[in-house]
Amino acid sequence: MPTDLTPVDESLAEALSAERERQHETLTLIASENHASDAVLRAQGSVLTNNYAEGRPGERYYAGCAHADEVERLARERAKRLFDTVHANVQPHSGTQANLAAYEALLEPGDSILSLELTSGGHLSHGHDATAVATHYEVEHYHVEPETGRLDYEAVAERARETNPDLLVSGYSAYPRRVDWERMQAIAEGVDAVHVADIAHLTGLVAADIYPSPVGVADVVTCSTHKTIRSGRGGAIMASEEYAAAVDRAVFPGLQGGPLLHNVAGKAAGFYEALQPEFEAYASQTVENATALGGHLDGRGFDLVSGGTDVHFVLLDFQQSHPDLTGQRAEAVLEDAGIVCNKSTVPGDRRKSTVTSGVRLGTPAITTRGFDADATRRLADAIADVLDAPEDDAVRENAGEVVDGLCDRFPVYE
Ligand code: DSN
Repeated sequence: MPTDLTPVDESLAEALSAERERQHETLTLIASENHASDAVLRAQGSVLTNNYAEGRPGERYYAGCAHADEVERLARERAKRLFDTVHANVQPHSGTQANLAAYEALLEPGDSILSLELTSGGHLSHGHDATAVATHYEVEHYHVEPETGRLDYEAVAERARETNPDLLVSGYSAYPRRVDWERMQAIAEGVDAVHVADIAHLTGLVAADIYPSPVGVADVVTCSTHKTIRSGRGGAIMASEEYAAAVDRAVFPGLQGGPLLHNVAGKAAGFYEALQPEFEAYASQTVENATALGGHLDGRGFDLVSGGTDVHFVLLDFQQSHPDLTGQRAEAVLEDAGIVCNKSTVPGDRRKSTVTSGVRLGTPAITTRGFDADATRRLADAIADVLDAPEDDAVRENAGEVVDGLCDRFPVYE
């Protein structure tokens, strides 16, 4: 099978090759990105992109699905082992699709959702005004405490009593601390709401057992499969027996047509890797690197939302320490030095979401490259140098040299 596109499509081959080079020559600190293994890339680039397989293994609407069935069964069984769940659906095309399917399974149109607001660390698909979630459901939000950057569970419970939601969402995109899933479940039960925990960011940490699991606590757990768990691209849903059939119906035919079986194969490949003993070491190192990154940046005078991290990223808040610096500018100058991250709103942010007062710096991808805490601290110094002098070209150039050295020492794909 040809793997090099050059003879058939030079323009596309060039773009892909340039992207491969960009990934090698820069350091990805986007907390939701990672570098998939060769096995995952092969599975995703396989002949399964040709298949249609609406339905579920053994119950398809098309002939010719015997091998597709086997692939989906492998992904599903591996997900069940990883997350210790009775039921997993591995068909959602993304984490957002998984959340929409959870709402579709558990709610009627017009029902109400209570979720963490975006600037506090929530996700668009938890009901931001600009999304279809807000068109179909009544959405209210809770917030983190502006002073601590942490959830105050009493305040969340109070907000739940005030708003009386049908569904409570926990699990977040930019919340660097542990979530007390039991407490969130008790808050949901206290107002007769169902509870969806979205572990899109935490999937790998939960699978490796280094972060508490909401599976078996929340009614439905949604996740994405390509972030900390480094599997094929997409989403998955774990549900109790009670909600399994409703979740399956919501995914197909409720929201999706045929599953993207090549991605399901990528999920199976990545889940297999996550079941190996080495994966726990990878996940622990990812968190250790985030802790080292945060500790070092704190020492260099940067404020971290919540004062630190329990997960795979830190959130820098410039509001006090660097009041003239925006997240937008920080993202741009860091990229100039070969450090790729994303701007992020932070608690109490007065700037718009396209500008922001912070950045989110994640360690899953650099840890896949082999970074340890020392290398991460070296990178932290380069980041601090650039952000302390964002308009200084010479500083940026020096930081770029540090990045080049680290990229060569820790290659992505040999
Ligand atoms: N875009 C992902 C993130 O960066 O958190 C979530 O969809």
